Amino acid sequence: AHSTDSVDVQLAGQPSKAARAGSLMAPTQNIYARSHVSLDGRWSYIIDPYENGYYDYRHMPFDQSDSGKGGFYDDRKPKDKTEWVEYDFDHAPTMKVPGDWNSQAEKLQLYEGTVWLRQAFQADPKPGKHYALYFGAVNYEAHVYLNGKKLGMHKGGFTPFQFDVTDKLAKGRNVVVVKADNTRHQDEIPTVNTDWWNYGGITRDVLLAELPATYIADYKVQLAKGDARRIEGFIQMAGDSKAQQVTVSIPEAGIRTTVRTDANGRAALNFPVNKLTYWSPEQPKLYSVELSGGGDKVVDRIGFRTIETRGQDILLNGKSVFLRGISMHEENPLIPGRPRGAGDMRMLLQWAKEMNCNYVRLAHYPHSEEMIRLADEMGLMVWAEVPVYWTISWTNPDTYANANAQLTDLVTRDKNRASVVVWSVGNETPIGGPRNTFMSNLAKTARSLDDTRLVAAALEIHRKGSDITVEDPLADYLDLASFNEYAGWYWASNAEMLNYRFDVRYNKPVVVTEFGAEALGGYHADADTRWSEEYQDTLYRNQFKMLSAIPGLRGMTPWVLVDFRSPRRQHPYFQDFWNRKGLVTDAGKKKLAFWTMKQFYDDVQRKYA
Ligand code: GCB
Repeated sequence: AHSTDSVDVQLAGQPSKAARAGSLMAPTQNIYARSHVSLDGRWSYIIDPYENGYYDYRHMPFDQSDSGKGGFYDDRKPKDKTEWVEYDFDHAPTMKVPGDWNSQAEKLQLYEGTVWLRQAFQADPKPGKHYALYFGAVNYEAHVYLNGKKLGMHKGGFTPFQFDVTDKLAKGRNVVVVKADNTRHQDEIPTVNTDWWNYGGITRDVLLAELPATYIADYKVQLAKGDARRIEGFIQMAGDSKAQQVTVSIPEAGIRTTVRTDANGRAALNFPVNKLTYWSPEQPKLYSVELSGGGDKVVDRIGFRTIETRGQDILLNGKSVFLRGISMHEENPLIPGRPRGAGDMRMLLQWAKEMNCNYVRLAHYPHSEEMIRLADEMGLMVWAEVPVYWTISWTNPDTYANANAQLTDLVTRDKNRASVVVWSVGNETPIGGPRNTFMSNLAKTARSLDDTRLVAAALEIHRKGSDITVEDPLADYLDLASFNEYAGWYWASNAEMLNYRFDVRYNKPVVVTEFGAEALGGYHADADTRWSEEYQDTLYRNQFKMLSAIPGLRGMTPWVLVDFRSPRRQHPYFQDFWNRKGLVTDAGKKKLAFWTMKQFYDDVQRKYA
């Protein structure tokens, strides 16, 4: 009976069945608020460049053989001294989960390929309960095994996935083994070429959640599109008896309403609200929202706000705002590597707050759910993006299905977060027929899943003489005229850049998604000397002059908050595998341009007050 649950939830706007083979099921909304044990900690690992633990010597996958046995997921030990076994998790090194592998062992710093990770845990499954094994993210392809049996496979390095393990958990000791493979491929999302480190491994939390026989699988509780006086959304029940009476209450706002889910477990939400304190960066008010029904109860913290455009204005709760933003990667430069917890993420967002930002562009892939929840709490609007970056295989239908699934998973996960104001369907993709179709279809997906937020992409610019224009057929599907431009760095220099002018002809808010310059922290010279803090600082000042001349300018997210690691950045002295466009160094020190940026935002804030 349990196996059909996931199918029902898929019908409710989830990725295709094919993308969720095995016992994969749609991730439970707000899993952290459910009864769970964390499987984070130190996991044993085996580096397997030849995928010895996956294929036999004829290169046939063990897990597709008749017995399904023979792979490292068996976690075998010799029965006695006569038996042959050539691997041993118990004597293998360990690494921290969550955590990328590159920054945890020198051997793994530049490694791309397969690593096996194993964790043992105790369980005491109770009859009548559902159990779900949840992964916040594994980069990139994950094959997951529980007690020697395959649960399934998932692709995509930045979105959560979950298995139904209700009938598979043992009482007592259980062993979970993950084959994580971060090999890059042309037809995947992202593709082979990116300007960021391909951190491999189990980079986010692993949880074992216990859910009641009938449970709240998903919900959306948000203000209706452009209507500050009505809440719209849905409830999705799953499990044994899906037709239920469900109550939604927001005690602090005096709201309590009851709906009945249909045979598929679905009910629409649509009710009026009167007095709410709206979420904003100045006052990031979150309400405790309680949903209960069918013997289940879940509590979330949700903010309510409207976001819309009118002509060239961006209206937050009906009031014109300027997006005082910064682009950022999900990377802690100090460890270095992917953040290993909320503290690391708070550090990054706090730097943005110190710069007087009210907005962050979480480039170029879905950041952790925790990051978005912190943005909700700290009062930062968010641009959330999928890794449709540069030269994707535009004509491959599987590649499209993958991008569409990653976008769907992102919207599904973060749709209740007030901070998220923009869904971005990609970055700097080259104009062309198949690409236009691919990306406009993604924009339609984003809108069909969630019509309450803006849909955008980071477009490219064109230069004709000293005129810079943005002309992209994709813009017709987007709410913002948003683009990257590298005046003063990749073209022109500080001395020349002020000769250029922007001509943005769309009657949409202009949001500059990137500009920037590299500077090695502590390297001081004059404003014409590349790599110096002075060069970067002057470039920022010049940018402010250039961009302020655009009538519809309503925001920017310069590139980038912090220096980040990238294999493309080869200069042995200035870069050494770091992209130095950060306003903060890899040691956490603020560069000159950090303060110049803050000054600019202080001035803008006064104008929009
Ligand atoms: C870009 C990309 C970003 C790069 C940046 C750079 O346009 O969107 O991912 O890191 O330029 O530093 O070149």
